[in-house]
Amino acid sequence: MRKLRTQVGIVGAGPAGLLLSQLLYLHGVESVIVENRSRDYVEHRVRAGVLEQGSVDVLNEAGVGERMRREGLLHHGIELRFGGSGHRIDFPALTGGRSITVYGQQEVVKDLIAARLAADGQILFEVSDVAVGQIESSSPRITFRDSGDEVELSCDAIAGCDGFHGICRQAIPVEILRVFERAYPFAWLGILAEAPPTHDELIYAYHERGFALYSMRSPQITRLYLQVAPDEDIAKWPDERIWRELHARLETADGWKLREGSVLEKGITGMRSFVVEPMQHGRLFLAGDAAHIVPPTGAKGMNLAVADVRVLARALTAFFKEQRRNLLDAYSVTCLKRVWRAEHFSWWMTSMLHRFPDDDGFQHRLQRSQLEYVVSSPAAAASLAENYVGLPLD
Ligand code: RFL
Ligand code: PHB
Repeated sequence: MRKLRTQVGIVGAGPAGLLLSQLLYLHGVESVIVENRSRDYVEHRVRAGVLEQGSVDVLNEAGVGERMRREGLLHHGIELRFGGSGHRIDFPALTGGRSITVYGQQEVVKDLIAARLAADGQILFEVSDVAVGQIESSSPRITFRDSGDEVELSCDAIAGCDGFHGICRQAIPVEILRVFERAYPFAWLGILAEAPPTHDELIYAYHERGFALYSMRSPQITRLYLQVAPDEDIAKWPDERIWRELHARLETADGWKLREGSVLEKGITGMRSFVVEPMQHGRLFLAGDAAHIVPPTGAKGMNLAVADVRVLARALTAFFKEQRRNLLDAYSVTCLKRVWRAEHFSWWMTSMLHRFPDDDGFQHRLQRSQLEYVVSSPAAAASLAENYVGLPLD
């Protein structure tokens, strides 16, 4: 058995694990990341696209913002489209100047991996059989196989940044962990298309055929989503059917036209809300999707991952540099306040914008009334806007 040692052992090289490692490095704390996928795989996994101003600030502080500042698209609003017309929500006007940046999650991941490797950071890709142990002791362990060799990484603390399907959450005893969750009776079919966007901002469309979202990645690439059944078979969605449905749900009488292009990527994502409490036990700290999931309608998942690891990096730095445990002890309580706000916002946006299979005319009229209120009342619009751009970081 090969034995390694570090201060913080990190499971998972998604946005949470990579950013944590980078922030710790800047504070003089050592870490090793273990990841079961390849570098190429994690760099090309198409997911989130919206960064809150606070997340942009953290990435800049972490020294990985150079390409994001050049290639990221600054957006000052979104459009809510329903009943045949569009209504803009103006973020800076409603939030005292805050905005969002559209920059793909896989680009954030590429920038972070490049920064870690340039600083001789250790990321072990394509490891297998990852397990965490002795988390109640002061010397927890991560064990895994690396090219067939058994390896034991002993650490002072472990960060479980291994996403929703990871193994770290299960290491917390069941009698300690409380799970809160909701499943939704629909999924999103997402495509990435080689088509220049024909609208400058994101469009969230409420339509009797189901929800649709118009987004983008660059001046050449459009990102689009359709509400579909939760068990939808992607084989039943040839490109022509996807485009037909997108035209029907997104286009309105104002003459705006969606531009088609070749479909570069296509996938179906389930929708759920999920939180575990507490987000820590002994020397194991969960961050990002390992601890909580939101439906993507509020664009909050990656932003929560960034907010968690910012809190965790500070707490671990105080622990290693000043022998202070208070921030680490408060980690879960500190994060859960923001997490539950994002859970509520994501649930609310999802409930307002999707067609639920069991809903009747009463529910549909409530949804329409809510949408009309949000776009006509400055107070209601400001509530949506301040949640969407993100609450200030602690
Ligand atoms: P990740 O990105 O899932 O990374 C976890 C990493 O851990 C690895 N792993 C393991 N490694 C070692 N051993 C094991 N046993 C392991 N098990 C797993 C995985 O391979 C992976 O590399 O979690 P992280 O870092 O917490 O980041 C969270 C975000 O990825 C997620 O919240 C967002 O993508 C959610 N999301 C969105 N978030 C936003 O903030 N804005 C958006 O606009 C937005 N849109 C979206 C989204 C997610 C989507 N999908 C596909 C779920 C749109 C979609 C369609
Ligand atoms: C995206 O561009 O992938 C995206 C944007 C906004 C969302 C979800 C996903 O709410």
